[in-house]
Amino acid sequence: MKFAHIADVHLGYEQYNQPWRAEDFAKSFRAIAEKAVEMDVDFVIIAGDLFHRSVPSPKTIKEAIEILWIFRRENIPVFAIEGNHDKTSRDISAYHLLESIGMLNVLGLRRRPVEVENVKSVKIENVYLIKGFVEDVEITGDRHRSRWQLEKVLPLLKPESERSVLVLHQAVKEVVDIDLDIAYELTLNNLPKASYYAFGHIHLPKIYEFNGKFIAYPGSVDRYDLREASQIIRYKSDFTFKEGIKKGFVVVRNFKPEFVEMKTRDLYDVEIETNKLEELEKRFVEVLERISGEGMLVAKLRCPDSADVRKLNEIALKNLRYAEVRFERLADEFEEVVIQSENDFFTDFELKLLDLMKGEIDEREAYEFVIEHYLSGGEDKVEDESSEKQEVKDREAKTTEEDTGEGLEETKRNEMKAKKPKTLLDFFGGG
Ligand SMILES: [Mn+2]
Repeated sequence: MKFAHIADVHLGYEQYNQPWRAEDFAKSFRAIAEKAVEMDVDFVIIAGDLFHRSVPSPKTIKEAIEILWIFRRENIPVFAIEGNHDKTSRDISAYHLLESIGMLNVLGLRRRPVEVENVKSVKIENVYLIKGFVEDVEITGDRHRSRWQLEKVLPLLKPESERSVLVLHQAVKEVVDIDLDIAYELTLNNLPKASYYAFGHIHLPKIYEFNGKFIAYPGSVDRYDLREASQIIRYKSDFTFKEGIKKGFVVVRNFKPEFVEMKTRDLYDVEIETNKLEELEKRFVEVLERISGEGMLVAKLRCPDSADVRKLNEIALKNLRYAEVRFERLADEFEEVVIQSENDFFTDFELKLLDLMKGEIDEREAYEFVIEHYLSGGEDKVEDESSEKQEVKDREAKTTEEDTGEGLEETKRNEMKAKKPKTLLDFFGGG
């Protein structure tokens, strides 16, 4: 038993506002599909973010169909879940469109059962869990969910079979390895038992072993941002050249993953720093000579004198498909400011908010505090009893007058006084 595990395809992503980048993503997906067929996989899993947006353009949908056809014509079943980029708040997404023409099977909780080959619908209360089956392998999964939804959904996804794959588009704490509460939605302990965990969401490829099982992220099929550069070049006190991130997919044999590297367009992450402008330009040209052809460059230059970024950008474009040169002036020194206490720097509102955000965060309390602050006009009064009392009085006055027409007029005037935001822009400020 052998299958291909693909994720974060991001079809339709015009990175750097370049339409040809969307074509790159499609090209990378096509190459993976062809490779998977060549490797003779029994089925394919797409672990979310097949599309960059939940409303893909007709061109993007056409691309998806043409590439998925590579599997279809070989009778290789494809199982997919929606990611955070392409899920919708409605029942039907672009995935269901692809499903209705037989290009893939959408796994997860649905209102109605699905009756097709390789799929079973299991009734749970008033919904159905759509699972995939290929021979004796059970494939369960569900679309991207919030942390709160996951608590309810995860136990339902527990596979019934001995040999199983769990497909999710979420960040797992131990794999992201960032000790930041908002960086993940679940931990390994939360996962129901399965033979293999086919995940998506993290764009860097990762294979993580725990209790003899594997959880893998194939990473995005093409270079999604600068963290996924193919080469990292630093030219400061000396010149360093480092290989960056590999792109590809995962092939899984008997639940053991192996990363299959695929070629993509190069993305160069360059930083150059000198004290002389002349030297900066010389180094920039030197770097350009070392990088090849149709790649993309994002360069950060630092120097005390300002460089002609436009000229350098033009030079770079002679050799590359895309160049983005940023300049940062190296300041000699910073003026030191001594802050005696937090109160010098933050308003009372900000201090209270910072306090609420410390340690175990009660998100609801913090949220309500912010809303309350802005609805009350955003003045910097955290606990002003007198105004609170006045508000209660106003409210009481309103309720007694509400029965008469005059009362309504009065209510309106009161509302005007309360400076309530009318639009989102009022709420966020600016506009
Ligand atoms: Mn993604």
